[in-house]
Amino acid sequence: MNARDAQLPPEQANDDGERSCTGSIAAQPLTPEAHAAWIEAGRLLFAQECGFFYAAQSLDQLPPPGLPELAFAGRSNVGKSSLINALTGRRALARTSGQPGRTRQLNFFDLGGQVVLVDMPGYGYAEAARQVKQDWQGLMFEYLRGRPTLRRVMLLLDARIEIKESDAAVMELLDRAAVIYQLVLTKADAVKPPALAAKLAEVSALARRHPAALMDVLVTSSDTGGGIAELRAALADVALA
Ligand SMILES: Nc1nc2c(ncn2[C@@H]2O[C@H](COP(=O)(O)OP(=O)(O)OP(=O)(O)O)[C@@H](O)[C@H]2O)c(=O)[nH]1
Ligand SMILES: [Mg+2]
Repeated sequence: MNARDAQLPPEQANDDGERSCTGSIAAQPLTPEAHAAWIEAGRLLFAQECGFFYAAQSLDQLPPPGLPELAFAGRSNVGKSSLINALTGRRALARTSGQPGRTRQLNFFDLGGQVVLVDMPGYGYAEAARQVKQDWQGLMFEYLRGRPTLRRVMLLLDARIEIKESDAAVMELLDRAAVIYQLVLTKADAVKPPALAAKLAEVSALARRHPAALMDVLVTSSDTGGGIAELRAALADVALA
């Protein structure tokens, strides 16, 4: 079932009626064997060839809808492009930069002919000129709202930074469009464990308040590889469903 067809698709409902996905902290605990199989499915999906095939700067340039798409969204500089590189094990598949506003188009990457990863421009970049922001950030919002093949959004939040109004606005947009999304904390390596635990609790509570958000929040670091295997597995759940 497409995310747009129902408020809560079957994969999100566990016995307690909570929203969750397989193998995650909020779901029924998996046996060690089942967990290993879940991780392996993610590894196998991302061990395949991955290549850039399309860039769109406006809605009329989008590729024709085809394979299921998994999009990476978040504020400028949150680490979207770095996360795609970490997932695919490639250093420079997606271009990264210390300067916010590096990615200014929708970049499409084919993963094994099975699924498409979409690296998005960031939002909330205050320094950008108004017209530029309207162009590339407007495209991002239109894509999130109306793409029929968009199966899941990974909404990235920087573990070091407080949640901003722009993050809340994107969550509301996805709730309204009934696009299922998963919150992913990035740059976990840059935060001490107690602060990371507090952040995870805060963001998990936020997820529970948003109807289209999965309950589980993933904690990742593209620098150390922490959480990357679990994120691959969560994405394989969607890609192989
Ligand atoms: N410490 C740390 N830094 C990271 C991590 N991931 C990304 N970064 C850094 O964060 C900066 C931004 O990374 P990008 O991947 O370009 O971020 P983006 O979200 O694609 O940014 P835009 O395309 O500008 O929206 C770069 O300097 C990265 O090296 C991480 O896991 N840990
Ligand atoms: Mg980028």
